[in-house]
Amino acid sequence: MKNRRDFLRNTFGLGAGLAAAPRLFAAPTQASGESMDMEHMSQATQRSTRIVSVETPDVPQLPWRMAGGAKEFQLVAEPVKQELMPGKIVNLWGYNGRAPGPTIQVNQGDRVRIVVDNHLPEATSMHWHGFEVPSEMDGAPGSSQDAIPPGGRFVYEFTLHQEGTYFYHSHMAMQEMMGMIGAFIMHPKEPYKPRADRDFAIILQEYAILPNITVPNSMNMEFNWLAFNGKSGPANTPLIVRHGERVRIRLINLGMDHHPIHLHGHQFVVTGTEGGRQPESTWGPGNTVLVGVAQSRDVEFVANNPGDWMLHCHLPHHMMNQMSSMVGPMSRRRDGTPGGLDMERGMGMLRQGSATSEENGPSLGRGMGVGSTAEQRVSNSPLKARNPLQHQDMPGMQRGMQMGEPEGSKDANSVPGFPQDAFMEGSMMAMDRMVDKPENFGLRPGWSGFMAGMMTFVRVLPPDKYDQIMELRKKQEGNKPMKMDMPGMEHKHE
Ligand SMILES: [Cu+2]
Repeated sequence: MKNRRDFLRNTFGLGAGLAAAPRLFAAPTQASGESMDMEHMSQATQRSTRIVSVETPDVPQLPWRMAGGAKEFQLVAEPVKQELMPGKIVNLWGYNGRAPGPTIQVNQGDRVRIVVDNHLPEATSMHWHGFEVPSEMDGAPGSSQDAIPPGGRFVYEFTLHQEGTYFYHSHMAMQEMMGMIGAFIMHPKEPYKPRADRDFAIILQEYAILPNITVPNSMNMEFNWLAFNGKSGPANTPLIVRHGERVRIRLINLGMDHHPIHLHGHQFVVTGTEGGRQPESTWGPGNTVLVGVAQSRDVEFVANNPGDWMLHCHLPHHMMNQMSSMVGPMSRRRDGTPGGLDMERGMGMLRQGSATSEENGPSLGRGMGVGSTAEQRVSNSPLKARNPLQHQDMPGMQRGMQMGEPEGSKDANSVPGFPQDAFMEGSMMAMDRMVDKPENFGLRPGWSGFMAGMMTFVRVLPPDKYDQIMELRKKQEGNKPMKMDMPGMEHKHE
């Protein structure tokens, strides 16, 4: 980009996208198959009259059917197993088999009915965050309705006059921390100007899942698993865009932490909040947007810089997986270091005192595991020149884990502070093949060793590479049964 004028033209949308949107949101109709027909329409017509469907990488769309004059959706609140990354399967609570739950997309003005069934072992309630609906449909347990008992059902129905990036979530605080949220996109009657060629949504979540347990500790404030759409890097699916397209990314946060989300290689403008579209007069350039708890932020930019660009939370602890404080230095320090509390107390099962007491507070959740105590010094395990796991016959190797030489200097173990990360992020931890998928095709070998936590790519691709990945995606989808071919499903993958 040569100058500020170019910047304004590109970012504020006076520049045009190079390609027609690959997926269309069939705004005025609901017949399934409609979106296929529309793909044959001329690009010009598409661009002027159609709004692109929102893609939620790694999260399915929730299908609907017309019933009694409303778009009817079904959500089941239930315990789910979610694979954060290969081999890391955790027990969360979510909707329709996953956390976050499926994405709902409707049009401004729609009459919507959502049937919520509670398959949890306790009561729940569904809140429609930011919706201007009658109070008895607000989902606030106790005040606007009775909580939905286990095995119970509540039918929500309302007409939506708003537009923007909204979400649904359980209104039980601890259930929120177990994953119970989903995106709810309201497409505007009149397409936003400038029109986006690609539209993505990402839900930000964090969990404290201590070693040797699969259930988040919703009391713990030290989060060690950070996820975009229920996947931690490098397991999440990159956002694939064509060079020159105008891109919108909708970021949604409902957890215990705020997340400064940073995009490499581009400047963007914030065009919307959890309250809908912002007036253009408020847009100013940036590359990091703080998405606070209970907020959503829409950012838009023209993907004018080809490359594989990181999109990530910039809190350092949120760029890690299985983050356990001090485990690195603990395990390598020559003089030994306190091992932390034992497993039981580390998980917050207190025997005495409160969680925030002087004795317990600093150590909660930080234990090294079975057998370690706060009194015991932990011995060192010097960095080996060659990793013992480097055997081709290990199951991980067969699944594509690449254990290379550790990248430390010869005297690394004598340097105070080394290593800062328990796992030493780097090519040693690469697992390219383990997370292989069309969207990762062509990334630099070893890329996955540097992706963790709330981290993914926006891949701005020249047309030939873009087409190649779309071709691979099509092939892959041809090889497995369609997951989402239910009636009323208006979003089709290419
Ligand atoms: Cu963060």
